[in-house]
Amino acid sequence: MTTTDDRLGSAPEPSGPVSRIDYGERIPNNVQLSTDRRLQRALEGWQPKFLDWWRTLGPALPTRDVYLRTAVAVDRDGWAQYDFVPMQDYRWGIFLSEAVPDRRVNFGQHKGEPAWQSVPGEYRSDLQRLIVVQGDTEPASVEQQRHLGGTAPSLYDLRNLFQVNVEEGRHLWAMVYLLQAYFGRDGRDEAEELLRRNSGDHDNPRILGAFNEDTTDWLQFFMFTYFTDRDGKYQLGTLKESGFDPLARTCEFMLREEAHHMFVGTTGVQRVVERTAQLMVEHDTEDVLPHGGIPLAIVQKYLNLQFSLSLDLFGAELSTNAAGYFTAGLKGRWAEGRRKDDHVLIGATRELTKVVDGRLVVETVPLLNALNLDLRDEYRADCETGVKRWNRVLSDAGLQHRLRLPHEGFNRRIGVYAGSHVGPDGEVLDEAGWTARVGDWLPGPQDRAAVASLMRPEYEPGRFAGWLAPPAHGINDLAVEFDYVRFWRQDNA
Ligand code: BYC
Ligand code: FE
Ligand code: FE
Repeated sequence: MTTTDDRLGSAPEPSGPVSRIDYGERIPNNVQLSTDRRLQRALEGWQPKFLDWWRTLGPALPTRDVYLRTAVAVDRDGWAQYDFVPMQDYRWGIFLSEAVPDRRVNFGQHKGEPAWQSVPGEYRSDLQRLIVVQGDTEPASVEQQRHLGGTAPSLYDLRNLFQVNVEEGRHLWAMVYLLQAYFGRDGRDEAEELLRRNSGDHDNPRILGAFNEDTTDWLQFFMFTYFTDRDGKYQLGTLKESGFDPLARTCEFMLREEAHHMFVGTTGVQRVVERTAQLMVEHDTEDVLPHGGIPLAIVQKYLNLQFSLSLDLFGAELSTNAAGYFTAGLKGRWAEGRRKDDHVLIGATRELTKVVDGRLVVETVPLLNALNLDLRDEYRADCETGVKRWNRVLSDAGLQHRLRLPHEGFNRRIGVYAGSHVGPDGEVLDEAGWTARVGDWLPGPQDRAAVASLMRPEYEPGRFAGWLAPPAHGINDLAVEFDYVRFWRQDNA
């Protein structure tokens, strides 16, 4: 499988028999849906609404069929099968990782108790909220990416976009299954709402900030899949630890699909940087735009934007919600099982940086209240790995320029930095100072117009737009030149 992400895969090997997915059903699943008529009817009632949503707000570019992977079993090797599928016929379904026999809650006040197979009454609304927030992001991203197909730089990239889109659609199914199976009437109502809120909708927006922003172009898309899908990896990683076993198993399987989304981002940005570096060397200039490349300064601005938007997705640094979720056993830490502490955290502390009187100060806070920050630190460290990789391209080309992650306080709207202005180097600025510099740090209309001027579709097999390098390998060991997406053509019957 094409993954570069070796930090995934911390999940235990499934120990039970590996269940095949039943594709004879209207809704493919490995949860024995046919034995629960009520649930089956509820989900079959939701299915046409989902398909309607996909048709109106899913990928706008008409295609005949796309070389996609579909899950066939949930074990480590057998879960991905590749074939041409008309996208609207993709078999969205419900797949949970294998149950771990005798699984226990492994953190918080219920540590050591058997994991829950149904929702504990006292945690019902918190759990429902976590599932709704997670579920809301999945269709939001499809909506954000709806128009990108029209400017795809190659069939290979177009196929990757669609793969990501169908899987985000499946992630919505995953959360809707939990809502309908375990949360009764409220759950069914929330499942409807997940299709009713829309990204960027003035009256009915998606829940989290980053999911209402425009994905304006392919550079933004690559940054999104690098930084924002990676937030997904970390949030799912904490929900995979949940004491509510069906949620844990669902998230574990979603994580496996998520690796490809981040691969698209890592390699996408890398290919942009490769092409830019090449043009910089060839023409001995930073201004590669006239030569059809994206200047590094613009790449850095897009990076700054998507990284800071993604940091906001972790919520406030100090969060009693997060403390409550942890203590209740609903949402753990990243790699909870590998942490060498008591997994209860009463009395534990950590450091937190914030702005006081125009300066950054460090204070000590209870760790339990700073779990969003704990997760964000793990995330940031992971984000650095891709930046290193991109910088290696620059150094290999003999260039001095480097990309970097901005300071954690840069451009923040949620948490301790909201209301202050912090530059990429951690310099605290007043309003005037920020306004004077922000155009150097975040993409403005000119930068977006420059990138937009390069976004022309390239649908010939094996051809790539001039602003990025071709990938090193094709999908599933096929050639880079393979026709990964096929269109309806009026001229050949
Ligand atoms: N925007 O205590 P606080 C993915 C609200 S990405 C707007 O600081 P808490 C994907 C918050 O709701 C992963 N509002 O934080 C990627 C709360 O409101 P109430 C998505 C925000 O509760 C790419 C208040 O502020 N998954 O899968 O710990 C493509 C105070 O909250 C924001 C999840 O997020 C924000 N950024 O919330 C496709 C996992 N941040 O209650 C998919 C589930 C905070 O006062 N969600 N607020 O009305 C959670 O674990 C948590 O709810 C949060 C942090 C991470 C959102
Ligand atoms: Fe997802
Ligand atoms: Fe994703």
